[in-house]
Amino acid sequence: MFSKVLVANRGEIAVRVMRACEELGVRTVAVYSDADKHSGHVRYADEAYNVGPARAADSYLDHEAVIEAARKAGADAIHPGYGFLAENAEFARKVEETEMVWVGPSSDAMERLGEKTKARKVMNEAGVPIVPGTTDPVDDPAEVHDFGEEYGYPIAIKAEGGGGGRGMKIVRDPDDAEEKLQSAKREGEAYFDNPSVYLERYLENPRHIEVQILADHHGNVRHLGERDCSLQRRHQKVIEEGPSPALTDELREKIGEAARRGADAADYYNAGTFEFLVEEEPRGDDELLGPDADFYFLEVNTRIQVEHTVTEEITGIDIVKWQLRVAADEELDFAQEDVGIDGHAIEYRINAENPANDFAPAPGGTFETYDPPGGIGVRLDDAIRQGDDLVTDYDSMVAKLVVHASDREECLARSERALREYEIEGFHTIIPFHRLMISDEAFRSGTHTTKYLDEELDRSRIEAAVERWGPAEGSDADDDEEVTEREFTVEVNGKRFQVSLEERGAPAIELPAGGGGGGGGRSRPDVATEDDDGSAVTADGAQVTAEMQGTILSVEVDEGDEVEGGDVVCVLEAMKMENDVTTQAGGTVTQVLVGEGDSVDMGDVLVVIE
Ligand code: MV4
Repeated sequence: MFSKVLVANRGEIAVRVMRACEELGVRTVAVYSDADKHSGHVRYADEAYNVGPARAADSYLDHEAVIEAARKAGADAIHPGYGFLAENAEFARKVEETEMVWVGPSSDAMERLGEKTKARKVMNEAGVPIVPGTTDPVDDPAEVHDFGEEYGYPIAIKAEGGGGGRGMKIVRDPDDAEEKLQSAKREGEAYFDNPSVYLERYLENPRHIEVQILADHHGNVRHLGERDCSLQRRHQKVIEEGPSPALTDELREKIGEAARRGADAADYYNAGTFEFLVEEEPRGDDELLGPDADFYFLEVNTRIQVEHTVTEEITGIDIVKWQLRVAADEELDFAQEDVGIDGHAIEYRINAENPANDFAPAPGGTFETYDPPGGIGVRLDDAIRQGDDLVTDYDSMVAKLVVHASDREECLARSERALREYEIEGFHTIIPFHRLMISDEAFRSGTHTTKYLDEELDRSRIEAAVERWGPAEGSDADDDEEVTEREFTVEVNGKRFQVSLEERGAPAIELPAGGGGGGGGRSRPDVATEDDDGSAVTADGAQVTAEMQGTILSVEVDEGDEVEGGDVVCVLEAMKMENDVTTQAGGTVTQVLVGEGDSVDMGDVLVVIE
């Protein structure tokens, strides 16, 4: 095993990789940009090196700066995480040419699979079904027309260097072929430095299934089952789960074995993901896609993926640890038959975005409250703690909530509980959107496809979810009038009440020292008891208090009742005597804070009248 690994990444995935290192007894090295000086991955690492300014191109993507940091630290391997340099074959080759080890597939395999027509050829020859289309680049609109004649429309024109939905154009009509071809080539050139494009039959409403692969340097390839990533928004995954709610075991096995053959044929090692499209077919509510369903290879992601956690939860296999082990030439110590699927797992990406505003990323903010869920079946991958500033220079994902349970139904119930527990204050997150999905028919039944979010889900439902579960109104920074909202917890007769005070205009309430966010460590809500002078209960209005310690025998009023001075509001037993508790003046009962049988102390507020 290595003695020191540099993690060329940031945030939760950098911490995830370092955690695996810790468990293997490997020392950890972080790199960070100027924007990440105080970030969680830097705190976690044994040592850390600044690799440049906030702009990724000048820091996390700077090959020389990263390799230089690894040299300085004396690291013997570099783990790229996902994103940034993870799928950059040129960088992988540079690392291979040093004395250090690249924790990933060979740069040759990365290149082979990164170029889509090459990958399609390899898969086709290995008997892995590819989407009907070309395995050579296409340059002439006439070729698009010929393809349309043979296979029909629509046709997808895809960039050779593409992936993740960029550089894909759909031709629905022969007359559009020329224009779409040119625009796909332009996008390919702009995004991937490669204007080459190829053709595929376009599947209208597929499911997106991906198979996790682990392979070692000794020819062993295992698949770890599939994940269903059909819930996407503009090609961005938001919820991933495993196993897929739509497949029979036979189809699952067929796709898994296809991925194994493909990895073998591509001389692939380390972790990787084989993406497939599975053609949806009309089916009843509890009908699954069986072994006769058509599935097609799309592409290979030659890295650890964000959603690898789903597979870890249902297989019990630590994929990141195995990445490190196979990179150190160790052999996989389990057979394919040893890989079992235990229950169900769902991952929720916790993004700092406002779902009601077209998922616009939060412009900035502070984790004023950060209180993630826990308990049975709940895994939280993050790199933040309360008081941290939100770093907005990279992506908007701040954490991943991964919920595991014995089956999908229990997993959904547990998810609902965990998402309800999750408290983040300081900016919008997509937690309200997740809570909507948990209650959504299409998602619950597992019949949603890749089109669901972009084309089918009603936006007003998202807005309503944010209204209901999003940050409290009045705390919006864009509100002109200054609104100070203070939440108090008051304890009356041993029962806790949440009281919210809203003050408009200039803030007049002094914030107690140590309260609120911004100060680093965790803060508790300010607990005011009736002893604090009771002012936390209500701003104005008359309070009827207990004049002695005793037990409430009965309550004679309800909230909303009109009372006159001298009316009995409750009967208090004290020292074996029944005492009528009466009002001083009339008004409307706005709060009844006690019930029959409660014991009260002298001075406790019983009823509030305004
Ligand atoms: C397709 C397709 C339908 N037919 N290819 C988009 C991302 C990229 N990895 C491949 N993508 C697609 N390729 C053919 N021939 C539909 C998609 C697609 C999609 C795929 C996976 C997950 C979400 C998607 C959303 C829209 C389109």
